[in-house]
Amino acid sequence: MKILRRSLLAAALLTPALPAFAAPLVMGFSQVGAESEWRTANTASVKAAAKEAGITLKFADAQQKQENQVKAIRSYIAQKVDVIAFSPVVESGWDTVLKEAKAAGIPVILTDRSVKVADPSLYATFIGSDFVEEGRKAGRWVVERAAKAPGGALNIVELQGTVGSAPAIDRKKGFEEVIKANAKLQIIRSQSGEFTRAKGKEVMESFLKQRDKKIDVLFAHNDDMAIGAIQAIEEAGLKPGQDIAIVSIDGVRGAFEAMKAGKLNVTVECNPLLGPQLMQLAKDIVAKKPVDKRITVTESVYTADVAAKELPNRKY
Ligand code: GYE
Repeated sequence: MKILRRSLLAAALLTPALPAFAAPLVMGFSQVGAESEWRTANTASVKAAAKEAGITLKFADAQQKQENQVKAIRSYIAQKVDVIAFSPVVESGWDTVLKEAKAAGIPVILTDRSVKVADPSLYATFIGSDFVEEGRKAGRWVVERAAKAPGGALNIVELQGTVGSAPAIDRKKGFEEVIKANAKLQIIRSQSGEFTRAKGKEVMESFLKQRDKKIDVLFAHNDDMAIGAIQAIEEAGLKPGQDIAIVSIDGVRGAFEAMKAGKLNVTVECNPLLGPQLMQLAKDIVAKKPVDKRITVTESVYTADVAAKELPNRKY
């Protein structure tokens, strides 16, 4: 009996800690909200990937409010999670809470949207799309359309995303950078539709009511606002996709359906399926492996003529 006990003890001392006994990694994730089809797909991807990777996920929906995100991050710090990931609703105002995470020794991963902070060591890495490039892609499509359209000016209206958010700031910047080279192209009105269908519709209604100038093109910072605007355009007795050309961003299923129906002209892809890469990054960072500070996503542009063929292949 004694011998058996002794040999068991020796075996326990000699065996290195088995991974099976290691506690699962805990991630605190603060999501922007549930404002769009893109966001729904992103949330589903994060949750499924955490499960797949054996990571315990604490998830909070901030309902598009920065103060809710700050609260969630503070509670993750208090709970001593292994890693914090979040998609910041707006770009600025994060220095204080990120310093608190750093002081607690908890690494932070930015997903989807980035932040403007004085000290870049306040986060480990940022994984997300290049929003400026997405805006440029939308702009290039409008420039090509203008080249084919005979005659004078093309009046553009713009539905911006959430005020102060990285995708709204960057998409506007990229789009303007490209169209400013063509004097025919003018943005005549620009307002936030908060990335939602309801607000996109409401703002488009108000654009259509101002009858001083004809609207030729709508640039919407996401598909949901474009889909809301399509409704407003139809209710005003106009044909979306024809009377008003529409370009938007994301490439969600609803956009492909609208393109198939001839109501949306083009969507610039923005991939929300970031979950698997995020989980791998979390594991690497916690294991102290070096990771790139910026990880981008490869994306395409889809026009209405390929919508029917592409629709069955869409994953979101
Ligand atoms: O384009 C929009 C969502 O941050 C890339 O947020 C994301 C944007 C996306 O609400 O639909």
